[in-house]
Amino acid sequence: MCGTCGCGTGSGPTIVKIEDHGHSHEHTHEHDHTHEHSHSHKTVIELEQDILQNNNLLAARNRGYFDAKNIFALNLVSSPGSGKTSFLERTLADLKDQYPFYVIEGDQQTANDANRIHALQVPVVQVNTGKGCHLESDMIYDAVKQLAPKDNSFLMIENVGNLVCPAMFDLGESKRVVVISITEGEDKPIKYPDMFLTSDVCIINKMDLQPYLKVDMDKLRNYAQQVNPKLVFFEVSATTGEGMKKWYDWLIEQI
Ligand SMILES: Nc1nc2c(ncn2[C@@H]2O[C@H](COP(=O)(O)OP(=O)(O)OP(=O)(O)O)[C@@H](O)[C@H]2O)c(=O)[nH]1
Ligand SMILES: [Mg+2]
Repeated sequence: MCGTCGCGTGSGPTIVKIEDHGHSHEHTHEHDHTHEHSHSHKTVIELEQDILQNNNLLAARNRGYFDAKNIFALNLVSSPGSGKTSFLERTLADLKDQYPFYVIEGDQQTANDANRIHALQVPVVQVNTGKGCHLESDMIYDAVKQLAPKDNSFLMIENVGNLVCPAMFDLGESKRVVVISITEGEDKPIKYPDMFLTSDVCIINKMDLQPYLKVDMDKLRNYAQQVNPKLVFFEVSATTGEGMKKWYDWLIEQI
């Protein structure tokens, strides 16, 4: 058990580079989780601090590597099904011919998302976290080694669909992007504030469904701003492509 959020990254993630002709390289990274466990609160808090501290150390190393190579790394977070992969697919389809992109996909199981990205001929690595509910900086470190991204490129990291735990884990990203779809309800930013507090950008997705849902957009935005006044918003539909141009302008400005 990872101890910080109660999820089990203890058995180690599976990291697979998606390639043609079945030449997938599988690496299982074992964490050192053979600590003595006592059940006092003190031990739990110490373990929690330990995990976060180790994560932060390697995140800082990742960040140094990205800075040195001028790689702009994004950490895409959201609840399951908000449309992270769809949003990525649309972005890659529209920009991959002009800019080099690399993708790391995080999910508990399956290579479904990595296969969707691979179909666009963008280099991708799938990280399966098993019982783990978030990506950690050592997984990014290992995945980046396999991807070997070029200088002056974009690295898009899609985190495990979970609106809570990924907020605690710095991956060394340049910016964090939270995706919320309008089907989730206006109050999600105040119910799950950490994710919105730690993000730089808020993508409001599935705007094509607004005629059916009549979501109060002011309310949604106000709740998010209440948590984090610095959030930059983009209202988009990954399905129709509406609103994507403004997002591309922002993204290209970053590199
Ligand atoms: N109508 C509509 N549907 C969308 C949009 N974006 C995504 N979807 C649908 O929402 C569902 C989930 O999309 P995904 O892109 O797989 O979501 P995800 O956030 O990557 O999901 P996980 O990786 O499992 O967390 C799919 O059925 C998509 O077709 C959108 O802008 N409009
Ligand atoms: Mg996905």
